[in-house]
Amino acid sequence: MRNVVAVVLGGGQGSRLRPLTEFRSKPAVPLAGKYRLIDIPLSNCINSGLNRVYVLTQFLSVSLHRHIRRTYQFDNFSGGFIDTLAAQQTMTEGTDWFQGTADAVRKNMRYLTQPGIEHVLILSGDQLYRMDFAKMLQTHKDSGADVTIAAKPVHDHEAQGLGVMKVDGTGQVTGFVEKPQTPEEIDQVRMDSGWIEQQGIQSHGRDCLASMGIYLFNRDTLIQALEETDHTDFGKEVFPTAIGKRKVQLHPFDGYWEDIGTIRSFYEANLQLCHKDPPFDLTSALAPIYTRARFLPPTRVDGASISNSLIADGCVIEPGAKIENSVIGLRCRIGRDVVIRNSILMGADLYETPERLADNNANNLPPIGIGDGAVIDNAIIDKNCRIGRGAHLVNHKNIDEGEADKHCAIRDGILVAYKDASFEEGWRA
Ligand code: ADQ
Ligand code: ADP
Repeated sequence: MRNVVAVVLGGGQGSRLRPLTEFRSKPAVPLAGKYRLIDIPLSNCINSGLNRVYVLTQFLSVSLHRHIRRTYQFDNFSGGFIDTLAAQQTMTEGTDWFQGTADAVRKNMRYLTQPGIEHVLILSGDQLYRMDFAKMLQTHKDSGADVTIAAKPVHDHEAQGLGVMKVDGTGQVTGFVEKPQTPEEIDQVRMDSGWIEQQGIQSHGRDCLASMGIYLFNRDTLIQALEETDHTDFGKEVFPTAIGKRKVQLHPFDGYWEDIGTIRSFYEANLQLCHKDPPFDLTSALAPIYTRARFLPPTRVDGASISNSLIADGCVIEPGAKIENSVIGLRCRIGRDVVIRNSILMGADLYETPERLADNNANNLPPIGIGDGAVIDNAIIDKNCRIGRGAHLVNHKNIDEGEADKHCAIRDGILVAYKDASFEEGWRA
């Protein structure tokens, strides 16, 4: 892996994850109570022996920068680095802000033309999966490909939001349709599930090979593809053009893989981690997920009832609290008789000092945390929220989309409380 550089596409417009991306870039969005989205591709890189990584984002948030700088440090002799490159730093005035994926890589090409780089691995920043990229490099080398794409077998009804490929008997890609919408488009790339079985994967009736948005390029092929054209997007333009002109190989993968780029998928992927046998295992001995080491005390729980939940470090959970099927993030202070169900609490960046608590009191502001008797159901509570006693953060009116209040919104039927928001005693949606 010494000659491979990874580029993580850390976020386009990020609109599908708003309001979580209102004040931070997408890679900095907290995940599973103590991680951030960016920790997933970076951990996969490190566990695969790949330690030279650029993270491309549309804008650089303070929290992303601090997180990467404090977490990912390599010793002097390894030559490893993880650098963040923000579009705002490289774009000239007047350029369209919301550039596509290929355009984002093109604008940072000078980092890829450095000596000692033979391959460039392009990754998405909003996916939850565990993958050994060394195996993908092996497929790439064994087949003598110019480009290799990782692919997961899916049923045709799951294929609409994904790029779908057709391959020949050797796994060389012969057809590609980005996000097929009609049965005719799907039929153009539908595979014989026998081929999938031959790869040692049980097809279970799946006959579409979906691109996971993970591409391994020979460096010179990538440079040519981006210099010879003005293509702005990998899935829509760079790939369809490469097929037939260059050798594009498929790397089959059938582990857990979820795109978590929308509020609904982000919510469901987090809650799935709370299951007894989670499809994505945070306790894996062989491929851990890394994040910033923090000096937080253990969580203290007193007479609460907790089931199917993840509780991060530094929390205090008071008597009578009932927590079911939820993710409780760092430094959460949960009052007496609070009920939390099917929710994600991102936690807090700080513990309030006695002086601040006195100030809060004087200003009628609830302290950071969840006040006694509050109810939180089917919600995402961003960091540093102040939830007053007896408040109900519940989508009572079953709204699908909308602004419930200046402090929260409803997205895909899920109530999302904004970062630093404050909900007075007895608040209702
Ligand atoms: P999409 O996920 O729809 O499909 P896209 O919107 O291009 O593709 O995003 C890919 C990744 O790049 C995402 O993580 C996104 O946040 C990020 N991104 C987008 N624009 C960016 C920019 N300007 N700078 C930095 N990052 C940016 C793609 C493929 C499909 C494939 C799916 C798998 O096109 O073929 O099936 O991924 O999820
Ligand atoms: P995380 O703990 O999730 O990695 P960040 O990197 O965003 O969070 O920042 C957390 C650190 O920033 C905390 O250690 C805290 O000291 C500090 N911090 C962030 N916001 C505040 C604030 N409003 N007041 C005081 N300290 C803060």
